[in-house]
Amino acid sequence: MSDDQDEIILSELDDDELVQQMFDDLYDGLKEEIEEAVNILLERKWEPYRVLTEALVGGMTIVGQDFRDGILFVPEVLLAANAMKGGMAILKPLLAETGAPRVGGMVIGTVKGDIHDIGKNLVGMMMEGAGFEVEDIGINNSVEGYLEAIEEHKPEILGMSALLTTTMPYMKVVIDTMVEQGIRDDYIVLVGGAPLNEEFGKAIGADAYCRDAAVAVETAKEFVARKHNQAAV
Ligand code: B12
Repeated sequence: MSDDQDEIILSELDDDELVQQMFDDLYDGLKEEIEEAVNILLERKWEPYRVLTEALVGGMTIVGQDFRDGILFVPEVLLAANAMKGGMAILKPLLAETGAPRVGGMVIGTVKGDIHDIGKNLVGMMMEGAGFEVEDIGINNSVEGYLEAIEEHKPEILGMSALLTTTMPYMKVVIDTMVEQGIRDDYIVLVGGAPLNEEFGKAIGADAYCRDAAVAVETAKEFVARKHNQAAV
């Protein structure tokens, strides 16, 4: 972090400068500054979704690149994630307050061995905004954890997130267990996370892979509508 940080008055920056400053502040893990900047953009009538994608996810992408290249390490990335969560907490109620009618239910969680939760949280927020009732079961979920949650909440959709190449195969363990128990077809299974792709989603027997939260919402709506139509026939 540079020493002149204190001299920057966020509200005096224009939108482009402010977003650039947010990239820097996210990189430096400055939660309060991120929260202030999110509020400024909202006051300037930015849509919450635009703040989320252009400023926060945009900033996190830079953090991700430098983490990959060995420029940033876990402690710094944790601080950045914490700052991101501060911004997301402000946006969450706004994204959820769209007044959309209830479309369906979703249980969502990150798989066993994996503690990444920013993407999952974002999907949960966007799904709530679209009218889904979301039960977030957190990180590091075992097969039993997923099965108990779907048994309890009876959602239309089960969502699994994995950010590591070492944890993504666990999604297949969950789906295979659902098949063994004869409950696979009772649920729409959506999977996501940076290392996944459509081919992987198909190979493990998921209904769909979604590359981001917006696609997750569209896909979920489509599948739920299809399911309800089938039920009506
Ligand atoms: C932040 C971060 C961390 C933070 C996590 C903090 C937190 N609370 O989440 C911390 C520092 C803890 C961390 C730890 C580690 N990390 Co990390 N991390 C990241 C980083 C930089 C960003 C991830 C992120 O939040 N992205 C922003 C969100 C918005 O994007 P997203 O997660 O992809 O989610 C979107 C979509 O994928 C999709 N989606 C996601 N989930 C779901 C679920 C459903 C159902 C659907 C439909 C869609 C969906 O929608 C989301 C929103 O649009 C990535 C880099 C990257 N490029 O992804 C590395 C990365 C994932 N981490 C990596 C590694 C190696 C690790 C560690 C092993 C490092 C270490 N040596 O300890 C540990 C593992 C800890 C563990 N057991 O889980 C590697 C993984 C490499 C690999 N091939 O497996 C990456 C890719 C970095 C890299 N290039 O090296 N990490």
